[in-house]
Amino acid sequence: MNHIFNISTSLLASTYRFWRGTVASKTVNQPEDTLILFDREGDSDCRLVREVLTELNLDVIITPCPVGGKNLEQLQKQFNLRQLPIFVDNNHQVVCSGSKAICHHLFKHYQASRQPNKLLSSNQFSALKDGVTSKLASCIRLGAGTKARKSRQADLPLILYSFESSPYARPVREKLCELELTYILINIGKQQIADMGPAKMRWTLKPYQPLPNTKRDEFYQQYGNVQVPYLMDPNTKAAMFESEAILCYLESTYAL
Ligand SMILES: N[C@@H](CCC(=O)N[C@@H](CS)C(=O)NCC(=O)O)C(=O)O
Repeated sequence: MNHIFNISTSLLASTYRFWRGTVASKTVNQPEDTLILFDREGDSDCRLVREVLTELNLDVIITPCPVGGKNLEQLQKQFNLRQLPIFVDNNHQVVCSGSKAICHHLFKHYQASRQPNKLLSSNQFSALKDGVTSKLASCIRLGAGTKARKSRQADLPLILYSFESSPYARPVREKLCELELTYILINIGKQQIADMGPAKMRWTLKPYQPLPNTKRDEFYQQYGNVQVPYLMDPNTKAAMFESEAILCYLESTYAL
C-alpha cells in the first residue's frame, strides 16, 4: 500500500473511533507479570481492548493471530477458546476472551488513580456505537493485518512503542500481525496537552517536556524526544523510528 494512502486511511480509522486510545492515565498500575493478549489487528473487538490498554497506560505482550496463521491454530488447541481477543493475566490466574470480559478485568484490577473520560461503554447505546465505529475503522483499512502471510519466525519478541490511535503506528502493528510476530507493546499514550500532535509539531510553543517519572519521560531521557512508532528488535539489534522505515525493515527481515 502506498505510504501516504496507508497513513491517511489509518488517520480516518482513528477518527471513526473518535480518537479513543490516545489519552493515557497519568499514573499506571503496571502488574508484575506482563499481561498477554492474543489478538488480531483489524478485528473490531480486539481494538476495544487495545484502546483500554492504552488508556490505562498498560504494557502487554501481543501474540497476533491473523486468519489462516499457525498462532491461531495453536491458541485454539491451548485454551480451547475460539473467540478473539483472548487475554491471559498470570497475576490473577485469569484467562478470558471477548472485549467486554477483558475490559472489565482490566478496570477491576488496573484502573489507575485518575481515570480518563468515558473509558467503557456505560449503556447499550454506547456499546452499539463502539461496535459500529470500530467496524467502520476496520473497513477503511481494507482488511490490512487480518490475514497471515508466510514469514520467518523471530526467537525473541520484538518491542514496539506505540499507542492505539496513532495513525503511524497502526500500519506497523498490522504488519507485525500479518507476519505473526510476537511483540511487547509499550503503550505511551498522551498525558498532557504538550504531548498532542506529531513529534515535530507539538501543540505547545514551549520546549517539550513530558510529565516527570512516566514512561514518556524515560523515553525522552533516552532519545531526546518522544515519537511513535519506535521499534526495537533484540534478534538483530536493530532499532528505529519512522513508520515507513519500520515497515520496510519488517518486510525485508521477516516476510518470506
Ligand atoms: N514520520 C513519523 C511520524 C510519527 C509521529 O509523528 N507520530 C506521532 C504519533 S501519531 C507522535 O509521535 N507524536 C508525538 C507524541 O506522541 O509525543 C513516522 O512516520 O513514524
